[in-house]
Amino acid sequence: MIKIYGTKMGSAFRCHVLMIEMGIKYEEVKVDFEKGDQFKPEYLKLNPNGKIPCIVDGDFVLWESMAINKYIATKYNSELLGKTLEENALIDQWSYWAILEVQANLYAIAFQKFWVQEADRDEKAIKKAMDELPKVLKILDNQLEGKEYILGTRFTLADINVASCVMAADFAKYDYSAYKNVSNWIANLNKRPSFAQIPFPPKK
Ligand SMILES: N[C@@H](CCC(=O)N[C@@H](CS)C(=O)NCC(=O)O)C(=O)O
Repeated sequence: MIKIYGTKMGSAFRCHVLMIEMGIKYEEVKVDFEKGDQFKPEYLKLNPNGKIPCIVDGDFVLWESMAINKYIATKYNSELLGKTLEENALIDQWSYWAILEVQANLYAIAFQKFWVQEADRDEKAIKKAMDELPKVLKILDNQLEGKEYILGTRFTLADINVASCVMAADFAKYDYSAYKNVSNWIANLNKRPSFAQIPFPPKK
């Protein structure tokens, strides 16, 4: 049985949503940040980054949430993958884009505003992220115009991966309601049993 290290929070959220969506039984292993479990030698052997998520599937170990989701979906030949080479490439495109362009900017804001002491706060980093986000959210909003899902009428892995990045807005207290297509799409995804089972941001 696959083990997911990391509870249903942060970057592990999208892996749990995928497992639930696909109906795969798995084991959730808590990595307790308060106890510093992520930096303990036994965990660093699995993920030298000291971050969650990480999966163990028999002898195989994998970290990076987007790679984990692609592996799981491919291993179980999920309907959530693309039907063609091009659709799969688009799923990758949107997933990598979302983690780099959407999530990274939201995390930068959350980190500077809520985790860094005021004296050490980097206002330039906040401004840079605040300047970037409208551009990238507009790109997503345009993609969703007249569509139910990122690739059109079919719910795919792209929706799980990209939505989980947009939902990091919660940590940053960033309001994206002006992007109507994005907010309607997130509201619809939240009605799915998989997303509904793990309200975002999830509790530890
Ligand atoms: N790019 C990585 C990001 C992983 C990551 O940043 N995980 C955070 C939680 S969202 C973490 O484990 N942080 C622990 C720490 O910084 O001590 C992925 O998507 O898997």
